[in-house]
Amino acid sequence: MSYIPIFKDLEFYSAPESQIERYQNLVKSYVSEFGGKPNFISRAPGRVNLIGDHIDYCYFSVLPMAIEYDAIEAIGVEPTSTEETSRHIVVSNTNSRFATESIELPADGSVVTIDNSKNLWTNYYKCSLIVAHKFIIERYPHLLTGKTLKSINVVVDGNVPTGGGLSSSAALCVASTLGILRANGIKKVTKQDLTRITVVCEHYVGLNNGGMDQCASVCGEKNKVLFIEFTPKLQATPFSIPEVKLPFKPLSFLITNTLVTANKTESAPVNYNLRVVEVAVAAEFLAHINGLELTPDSNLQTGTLRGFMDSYFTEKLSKPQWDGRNIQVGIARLTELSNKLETWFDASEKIGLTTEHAASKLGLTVEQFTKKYLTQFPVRYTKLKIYQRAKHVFNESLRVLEVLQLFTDPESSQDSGKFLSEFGAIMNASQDSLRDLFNNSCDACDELNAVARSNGSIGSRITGAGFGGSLVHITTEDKLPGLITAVTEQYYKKRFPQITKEELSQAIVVTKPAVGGCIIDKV
Ligand code: NG1
Ligand code: MG
Repeated sequence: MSYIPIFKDLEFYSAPESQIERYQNLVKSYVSEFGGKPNFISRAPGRVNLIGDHIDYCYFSVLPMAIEYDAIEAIGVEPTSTEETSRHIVVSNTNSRFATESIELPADGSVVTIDNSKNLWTNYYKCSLIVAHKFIIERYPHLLTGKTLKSINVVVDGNVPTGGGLSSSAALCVASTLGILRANGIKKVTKQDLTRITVVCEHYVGLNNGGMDQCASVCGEKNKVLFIEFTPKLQATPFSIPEVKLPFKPLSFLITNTLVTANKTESAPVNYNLRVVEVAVAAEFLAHINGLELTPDSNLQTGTLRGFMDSYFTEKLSKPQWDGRNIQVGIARLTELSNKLETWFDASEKIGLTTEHAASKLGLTVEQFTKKYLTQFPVRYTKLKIYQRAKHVFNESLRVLEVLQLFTDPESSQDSGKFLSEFGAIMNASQDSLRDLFNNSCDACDELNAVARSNGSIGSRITGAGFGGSLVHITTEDKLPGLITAVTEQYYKKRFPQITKEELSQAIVVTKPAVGGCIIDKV
């Protein structure tokens, strides 16, 4: 069982030199806002997904890494007194774009509620309040003095670019949840618990997300990518990236934000949440025509494509899930499923299914179908493109295993040329699949991708939800400056002639795999 690290102070945490001033400024902001000093700092990073997009909510494994950009929070606990009339969480932000809010905790001990008609940054903080509060009620009820959580003051400073697929939201939710737990007297929290409870945070702002972001933010490790599995249980296994040898220069990761933001929660009914419905319907469809019954997942309340795969192939995989043999078996199974899709769908089903058609195919009435799939998170569509979505999910899951195989193959460190070209080809194939089968690319994504691919990127793909957002590119250190110049001149300056230096530096991010969430005790 591994616990969230608690560092005695900044020195023990070994914060990068460049970050020290940021921490000092955070504490200064706290002092000027609330008078006294904060009790501790909680922090959690954003993440970039190297490969495996839109498969986490199907319970297929993904390969992200935590990044060096994070949310840091200075937290001070108010003494509880007999005179107090109500308890408040005051959340402020060093960035004046994000207004301070004083959140009143319901006196009856119930969790706070969120008004999602208002698009406030503090809604994400409230998600953390809800999950942390529920966790304390369930596990540590004796810590709730005066029925509810303690009053705390918080100053947040985030440097994960927002709205760009780097999970500034997960960074905020994980750092906040961790901070609230500690402020309420929980001295030790396991990575598993923190992941499990934060995975559902954003469900409270209306997003039916999978668990990749929070797990990566909690479990990140320096210079390692994380192989995250969702079944039979949620776990993250760190893997090293093979060293690139001369004559090639070391591998670099570049992330570029298209600066096209799909407001995820507002457009969810036609993009993110709709995809979640489509893959769930695809899983039932495949189970139905194969005479299988899927056990609904308790979180999602539907079957999953991974659940379908595991019941279609009766021989169980040996453990651990990621050992060499299992990678081979996984690749063979996913290849078979992807090929079988061609015969499991007829020509009209390949185009898409109306609600009536999908319901009858699953042996449900339209009412039953609507209740099961279309009510919890409302969606809008004319046809469900379940063939395309399932094809992407199987192929993308296969690509995750192929990358893992490359990372674990000793030959990869021997023949860097082969390693780089194979890795790049897999990344590019992922992009093509996201664009053509999952339809979550956009003109800007395609344009930026094309510029990168013809200017030194070895492989480029959308990372995260897409529909805008960011691209992740792999390249080598010698090609990085040219790649950055090319995207600056041929994408950013062309599309956004008024773009400032500051905006550019937010949009173009070079990062390494970094450590996950932690507490810094003395400030
Ligand atoms: P982003 O776009 O980075 O927030 C979203 C989901 C992930 C995953 C990816 C697609 C949220 C909070 N996270 O990531 O769980 O499904 O899309 O792979 O929405
Ligand atoms: Mg997000």
